[in-house]
Amino acid sequence: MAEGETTGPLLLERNGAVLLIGLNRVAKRNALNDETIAALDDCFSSLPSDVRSIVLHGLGPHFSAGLDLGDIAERDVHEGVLHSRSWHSCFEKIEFGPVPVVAALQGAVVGGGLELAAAAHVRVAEKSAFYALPEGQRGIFVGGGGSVRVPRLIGVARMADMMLTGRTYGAAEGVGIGFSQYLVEEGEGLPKALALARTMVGNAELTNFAVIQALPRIADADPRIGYLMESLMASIASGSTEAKSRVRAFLDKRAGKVSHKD
Ligand code: 1HE
Repeated sequence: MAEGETTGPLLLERNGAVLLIGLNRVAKRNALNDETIAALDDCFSSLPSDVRSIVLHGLGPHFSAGLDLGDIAERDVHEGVLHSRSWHSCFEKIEFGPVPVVAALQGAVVGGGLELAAAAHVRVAEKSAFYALPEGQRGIFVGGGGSVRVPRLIGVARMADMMLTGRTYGAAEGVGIGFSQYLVEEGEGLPKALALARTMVGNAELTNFAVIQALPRIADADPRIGYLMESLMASIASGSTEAKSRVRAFLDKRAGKVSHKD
């Protein structure tokens, strides 16, 4: 995968162990057509083994205008189900892939674009970012896993309000209610997302794995199962050579302390 390689609707770039995946249909506001979903699926299905984290972003002024509405017109009910399932399969690879994914958001993060962003693990929003679920206006429904993932971020009531009334949220409100974890100035979304992704590269791989694979499943599980899963994951992680050497480094005063600055 060469630096700056464009694979159909995606722009793929490398920054060390970070893979940057850019939605690259600027003229269509990065609307997600079948080709884009297939390219994302392909990309997340065949990640090079030296990729340790991913930044997902959209070129141009908008992250994504959601489903390419040009694609929907000719689809019958059965084809519609299969189409939705193809998004599920693709976004599942993003959420439950081998490495953490940071999404950098600006402008429209709407419909299927919001569903895609919700499959990432961390979201960084520039001040221009806004969130909408215009499916109600279009006479359709979310089909890219939004009814599962979006309520986890903002709750069922807020999602229902957005879909029933067309309510939108801006970036500042969005960080308050859980759409993004970070809010940055215009133009700073991609650099911030890259900086976060590089920090993740510095984590133990097994800890990143546990956060991606175990944490959301534990959070969804019956607490009795969840506590057991947590104990198992914790003992697997802390028993690793990597954990032992990191803890030893701290005890020997060779590792950084935890600090906080506002
Ligand atoms: C599109 C799409 C699209 C733009 N499908 N072509 N999503 C929506 O309902 C959002 C629809 N889009 C918009 O509201 C606006 O385009 C934006 C707010 C995102 C951007 O506005 P703007 O003024 O920057 O761009 P534009 O002039 O509206 O769009 C530029 C071109 O992109 C134009 O095409 P052109 O041939 O006239 O140049 C638009 O038609 C085209 N375009 N958005 C197709 N979405 C798995 S289910 C998920 C369900 C959903 O995602 S529903 C939400 C769909």
